Amino acid sequence: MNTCFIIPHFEHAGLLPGVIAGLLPHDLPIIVVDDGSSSATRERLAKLGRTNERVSIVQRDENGGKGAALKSGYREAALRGFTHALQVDADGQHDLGDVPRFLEVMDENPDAFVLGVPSFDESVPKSRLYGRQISVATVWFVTLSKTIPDPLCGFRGVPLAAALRVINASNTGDRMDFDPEFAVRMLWQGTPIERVPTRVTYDPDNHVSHFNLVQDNVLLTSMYTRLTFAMLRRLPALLVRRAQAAAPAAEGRQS
Ligand SMILES: Nc1nc2c(ncn2[C@@H]2O[C@H](COP(=O)(O)OP(=O)(O)OP(=O)(O)O)[C@@H](O)[C@H]2O)c(=O)[nH]1
Ligand SMILES: [Mg+2]
Repeated sequence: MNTCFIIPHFEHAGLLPGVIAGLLPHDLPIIVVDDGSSSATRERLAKLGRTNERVSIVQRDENGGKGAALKSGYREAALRGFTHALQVDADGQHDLGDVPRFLEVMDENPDAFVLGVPSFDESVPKSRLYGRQISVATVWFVTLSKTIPDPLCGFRGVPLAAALRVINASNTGDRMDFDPEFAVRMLWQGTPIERVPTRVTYDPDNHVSHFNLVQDNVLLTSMYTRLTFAMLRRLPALLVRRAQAAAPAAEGRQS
């Protein structure tokens, strides 16, 4: 197993150094995919790359969205010979104290996609919480299961070969719609899912969000509509898989 960190980044240069400082003690390579930030930000990133030999910057010329940045990151990491990536947001919202737990679960389950299951404190904006509940319910519906407890959390351990199969086989979204769609498609393709509970914070003094409530919610809604139609097409296969998963449990109860 050869693991790196991937950080999708867009105009979070004030918060990114803190995230990098939190990851460096794990002594793993850190790939920052900058998604077409301004030239001033690029200079700050380039300096971070020059001063930390563990950090490399993949520069996208134009802004394409978080999903576009992650797809570039997964491809680049696989090209560099990594088998797994632990994905962390650049805005400092993820609790890096949980990195060892993620790495442990990834190590014990090398085939699995390891999803962060976020818990929030009262700092979370209500609008984001409600939107999240709709996302969760839709994903449970399209997967006919509760295997993905939260599809939006960007703190996740990614097995890269399985990830490349998903992004090469389907036209996944390029923006904030990517993380949830990718999680559903990983499950649909049969990648095992593991979960790690983790705290996510919205520091009111430092939180810089690029989530656009209108534009990104429209994107999410249209992505969930596409997934619903795709789910209906694969309904027979999903029902068979559900029955197969239930059968051993029922046999175990009988014997
Ligand atoms: N929004 C956005 N984020 C990008 C883009 N490219 C990369 N990112 C990164 O994607 C991650 C998530 O972005 P955030 O703006 O925090 O979005 P979010 O976490 O869904 O929204 P909040 O819950 O409000 O923080 C961060 O690491 C960004 O730097 C882009 O084009 N747009
Ligand atoms: Mg964020």
